[in-house]
Amino acid sequence: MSSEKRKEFVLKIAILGDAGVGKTSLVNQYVTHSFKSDYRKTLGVNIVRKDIEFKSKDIQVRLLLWDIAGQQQYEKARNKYYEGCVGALLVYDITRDLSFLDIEGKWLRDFNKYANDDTPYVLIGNKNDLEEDRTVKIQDALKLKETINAIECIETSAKNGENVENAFIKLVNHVLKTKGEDF
Ligand code: G3D
Ligand code: MG
Repeated sequence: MSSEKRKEFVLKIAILGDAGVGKTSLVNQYVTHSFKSDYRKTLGVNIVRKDIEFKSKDIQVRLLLWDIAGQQQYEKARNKYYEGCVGALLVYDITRDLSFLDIEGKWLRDFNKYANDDTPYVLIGNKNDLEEDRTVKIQDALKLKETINAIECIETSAKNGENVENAFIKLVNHVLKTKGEDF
């Protein structure tokens, strides 16, 4: 295929959610297919790059994954990180109700304040390997997905990798579609 037809996109994606829900672990699992349980607490923001190639369409996508700190003390600085985002993952922990309530009460409110109105997001219930500790029902997550108009509601495990790639790809495909690409 001729290189002239090649299209390149740089997409800034925000990973949002309370401290401890598994944001850094999800990014790590997606980018390096590994899981470590000894991350230092994210300070401010980590920006991780991931290049994806859609060979059949001759599209190259560079994702800039902004893994934003959930700690309260960074709340003010956090807001500017939303600028220029074309999509977000809103992450809660299926074993922690508060992290689920904070999606609507905190993260989405901030996001809507700073991101463009039509910026898409996927709702992620992480830690689904901890089924025995589950407190957030799938039905409630599906309801929230409808209420907040998320493009998908997906349960993941950053630990065993379940659905992690799927979650990122669903968002990326949606973003590319809104940019006129045929997915
Ligand atoms: P954060 O970036 O949202 O703050 P981290 O969250 O990625 O730092 O993860 C917080 C803790 O949850 C870590 O444990 C991490 O190992 C664990 N964790 C993340 N994702 C999963 C998952 O899918 N399943 C399970 N079982 N645990 C997960 P520690 O003990 O290091 O605090
Ligand atoms: Mg982190």
